[in-house]
Amino acid sequence: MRTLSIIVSLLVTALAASAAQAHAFLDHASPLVGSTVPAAPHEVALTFTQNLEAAFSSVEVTDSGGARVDQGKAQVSGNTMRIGLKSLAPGSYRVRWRALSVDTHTTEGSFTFHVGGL
Ligand SMILES: [Cu+2]
Repeated sequence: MRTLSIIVSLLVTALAASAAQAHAFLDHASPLVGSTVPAAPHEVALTFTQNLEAAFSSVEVTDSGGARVDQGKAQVSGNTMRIGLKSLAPGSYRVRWRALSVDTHTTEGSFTFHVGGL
């Protein structure tokens, strides 16, 4: 009985650990997080550590004045979410994302990138 309870508690610990790792975190982005790109990108692509639920995942891109510069609707495929951009003038842009992963956990975050070779 004691052995069984030890095994059960080890299993619970293992499950908790794998659930924590299963959240959809941003693995990498294009343009790269914090980067300066010489030419205006046509889209932002975000790759996550886990597959996303398309209906509950979103991303928006704003300029330094807070105006939306994305094309509106993000496309989700597997662990990737992408959104088209209007033509961007040189400047700083913020990407805000929200992701619901297939394990039903929500994560969100934001980062900036810069356009222009100044
Ligand atoms: Cu999770």
